[in-house]
Amino acid sequence: MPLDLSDESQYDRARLRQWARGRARSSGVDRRDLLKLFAAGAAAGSLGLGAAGTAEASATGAAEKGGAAGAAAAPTAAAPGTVKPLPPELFTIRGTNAETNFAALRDTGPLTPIDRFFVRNHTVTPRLDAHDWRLKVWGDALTGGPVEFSYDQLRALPAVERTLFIECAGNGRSFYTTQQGQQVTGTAWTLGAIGVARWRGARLSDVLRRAGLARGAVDVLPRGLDDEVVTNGVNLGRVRRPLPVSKALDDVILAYEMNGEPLPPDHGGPVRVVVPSWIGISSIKWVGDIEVSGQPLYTPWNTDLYRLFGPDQPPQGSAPLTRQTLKSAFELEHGATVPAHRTRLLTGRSWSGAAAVHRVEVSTDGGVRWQRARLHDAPHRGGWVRWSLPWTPRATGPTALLARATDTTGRTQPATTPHNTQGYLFDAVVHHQVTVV
Ligand SMILES: Nc1nc2c(c(=O)[nH]1)N[C@H]1C(S)=C(S)[C@@H](COP(=O)(O)O)O[C@H]1N2
Ligand SMILES: [Mo]
Repeated sequence: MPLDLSDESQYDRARLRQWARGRARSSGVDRRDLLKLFAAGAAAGSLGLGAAGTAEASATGAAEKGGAAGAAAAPTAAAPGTVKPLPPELFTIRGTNAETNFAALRDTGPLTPIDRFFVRNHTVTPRLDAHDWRLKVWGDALTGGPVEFSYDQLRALPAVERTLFIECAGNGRSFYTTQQGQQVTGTAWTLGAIGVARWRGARLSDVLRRAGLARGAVDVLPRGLDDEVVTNGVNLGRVRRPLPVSKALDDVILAYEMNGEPLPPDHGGPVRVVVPSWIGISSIKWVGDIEVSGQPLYTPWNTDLYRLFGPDQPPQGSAPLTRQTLKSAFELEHGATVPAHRTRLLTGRSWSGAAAVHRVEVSTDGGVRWQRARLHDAPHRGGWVRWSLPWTPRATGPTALLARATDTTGRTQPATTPHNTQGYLFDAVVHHQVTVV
């Protein structure tokens, strides 16, 4: 049966059919547990993955409220086990994760400097030596047996360089609650779970072709070398999430450099996957092996997690999330105090997973009047544009600053985002509260 694997919904339906016939494999998680993962979706989740928030857990979120079971099973302290320092001017700590403070980007260029790039770790940053590192490519959809690549072999392949964002699927999640009054589980990110870097690496397609990709390949499953993830007593194994072979062959990079430096430990060094425009979980850090399968693969990260769950979704959730959405952020502290009658330059950034952002409008009066902001970067897909607008506040008191982006598909950020229980893909215009004094 010909199947257009670039069509995500078709792809997912085919996967589910194969799963039902027992043909899909569960990749390291007991099949009964995975069936529970499927059943879990709309409710809290029988394994409590959504509630415990393995993917987006935070000390302030449901993980803490999970009670004895959650606490007993927690393999690591809810504090970031990063290598780089996380000073409070640059980051807000959220459990094992560190959110970039947008205000700290104000004087930076188009790239997020490594010292302020957000970190999303399920456990802790492993320290790996590039010289011992190997990438093992294996699976039933290779024409031969497993193939290994050393770091030097990977670097000897033709290199590509691209400026791309990596953004967590839960970026902006806290606004479901603070702006829309809705309950969601997971890390309460504001807008700083995104960074843009210049990634240099080998094409995943080159690696797969060299390894001998068979015609029947369906899924490609990169897996991290960081610790296994244990939540509520269930060992989910190492972080891994399948990519359809169509995406794997299209534009995915095995990156060994970030902003011209060897990939730092916290961002997946020595080698990570970078999946342009897709949600952050796709971009597996510390990649150690890649399974190439002739059957659809399921892991917790494309079943109970990273789908939309809610009343408007099927019980097993939406199709697995892929492309990021549209957002804008001011380079200003939340709740900032600004002096009246003095002109200041409001600055910020906007980005979209679907296409280049080519228009940004800003309102300084809570959304009544809008003005076009000046763009400082050439719009390009997979990255962001910096923008600015001078503002001379007149009236004192609280007000809200709003920024609203439009991308070249014609999509504009909406006023609200439809609710989903795990708070993914927030794209509504954020009301950035400030006080004029
Ligand atoms: N091996 C591994 N890969 C991973 C993760 C992880 O915990 N382990 N976190 C994922 C998630 S949820 C996100 S949003 C991005 C974050 O990348 P960064 O920490 O470099 O910003 O990495 C992804 N890749
Ligand atoms: Mo993420």
